Amino acid sequence: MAKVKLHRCSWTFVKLDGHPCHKVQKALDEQGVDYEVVKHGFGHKRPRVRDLSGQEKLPVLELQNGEVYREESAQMAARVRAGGLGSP
Ligand SMILES: N[C@@H](CCC(=O)N[C@@H](CS)C(=O)NCC(=O)O)C(=O)O
Repeated sequence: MAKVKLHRCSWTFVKLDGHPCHKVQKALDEQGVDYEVVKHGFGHKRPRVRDLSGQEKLPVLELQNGEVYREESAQMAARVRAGGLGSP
């Protein structure tokens, strides 16, 4: 089965809790979710992200059931921590 994909910005060196992409990646790590990272450039023109999710902000999660999931990163992290990403 395909892994969860975390689409995130390329600023992986920013490990601050307030950073949206890091926030969600940290929650995935804490929960032991098996995922792969797909990096995107930092900026407002992200055609691949738009094609995938209908908007250009990151992070975006692609779940194993095909769901493309984007909300505010705090809500995304909360769903990850609640075990709400579906079956492993
Ligand atoms: N409030 C949003 C902010 C998301 C956000 O700004 N993400 C950054 C990447 S960490 C981004 O996509 N920046 C580029 C942009 O704003 O176009 C959230 O917490 O999800």
